[in-house]
Amino acid sequence: MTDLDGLDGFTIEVPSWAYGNSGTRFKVFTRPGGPRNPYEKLSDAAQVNRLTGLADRVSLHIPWDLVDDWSDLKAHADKLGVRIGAINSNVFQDDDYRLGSLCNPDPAIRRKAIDHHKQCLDVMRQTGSTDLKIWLPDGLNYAGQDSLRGRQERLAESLREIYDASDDDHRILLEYKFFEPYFYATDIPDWGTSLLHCLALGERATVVLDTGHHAPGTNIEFIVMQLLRQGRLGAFDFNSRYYADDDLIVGSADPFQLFRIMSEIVAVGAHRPESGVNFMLDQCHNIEEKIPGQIRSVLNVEAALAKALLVDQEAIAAAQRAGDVLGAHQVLMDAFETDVRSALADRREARGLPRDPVKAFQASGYAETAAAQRVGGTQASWGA
Ligand code: LRH
Ligand code: MN
Repeated sequence: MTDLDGLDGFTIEVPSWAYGNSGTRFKVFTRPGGPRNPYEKLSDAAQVNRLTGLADRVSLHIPWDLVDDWSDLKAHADKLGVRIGAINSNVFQDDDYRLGSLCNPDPAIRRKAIDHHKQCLDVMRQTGSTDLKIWLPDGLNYAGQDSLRGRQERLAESLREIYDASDDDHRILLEYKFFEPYFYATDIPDWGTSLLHCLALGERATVVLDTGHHAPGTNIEFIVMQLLRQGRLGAFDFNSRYYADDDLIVGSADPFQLFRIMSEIVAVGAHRPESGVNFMLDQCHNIEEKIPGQIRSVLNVEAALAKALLVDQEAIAAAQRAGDVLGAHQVLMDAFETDVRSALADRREARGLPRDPVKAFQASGYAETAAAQRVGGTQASWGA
């Protein structure tokens, strides 16, 4: 029995869109061997699980990952040793949604957006997915452009219809974001607004916390603690950022923040599979290799969790009770500053996995084979 046994059963869901081309409004860079369809995205994602044993689920995005035969794609996933995870709706790439989707003043547009979510529920029934993840771009650019209250009423009504159309084993994961693509107001800007809508909907509605969706300086681990207290933390979209929704490798910009978040998780055992918290990545690898980038990401989350598992809970509780400010802080810092890399490499080796998964991937020749085989067709690109 070691402290790292708490890692047993911990898994991370990777996003299909991280394997396709992505970029900024300035440039989307392409590279040889990029996936051209959901089958090739799943094959690439499965490399992360093969080499880390941590990522046995892949989130899909609709319509980016639409296929003719879902049972065939599911069979492909099974063969690769992965499962199709959360299904993401997409109401952020259609001219009709210029003034909003579920919040749009026009009932016909709201109808279209609601029907898209019902289509996603049907996809879930065919893929065996249980999580419908909803992120809405909906917002305003100018004060007075629309009624802030009116949009909330429409949102509540639209979400109610989607929730009531979902099955008893389905969860609604409602994501918030403080700005972008609109700049004056966002209809689900913060955890409180998402939580209020989830509480109004019912038990199966929970909040998604995307680590890139907060105003600079936000204490994200406080939000994690509060959502866990409410039993409404459904999932994370992990990534890193310096300024806005940069979608960089989780833990690359602020590993201490990731550790603090995982410490709030470990404090209540929410890292355990039975907690129902879906630990997902939501990233874009604009300039770096995508599969090594994903491997690096899941290892960063695992390392942050391993350090959080090393926090001496009794010592920190005693110091906190005693008002020992520096003592309590030191207990946390001792865990954070513990180098867990060789212990995690030993743990991988003991499970028949490579000590250094990134090196193992680069030595596997998978990328070269993909570049040689994937000739012709159109590479999958963020947005297409
Ligand atoms: C929105 C978001 C959302 C996804 C998209 C790929 O910024 O975080 O989770 O739909 O990225
Ligand atoms: Mn997200």
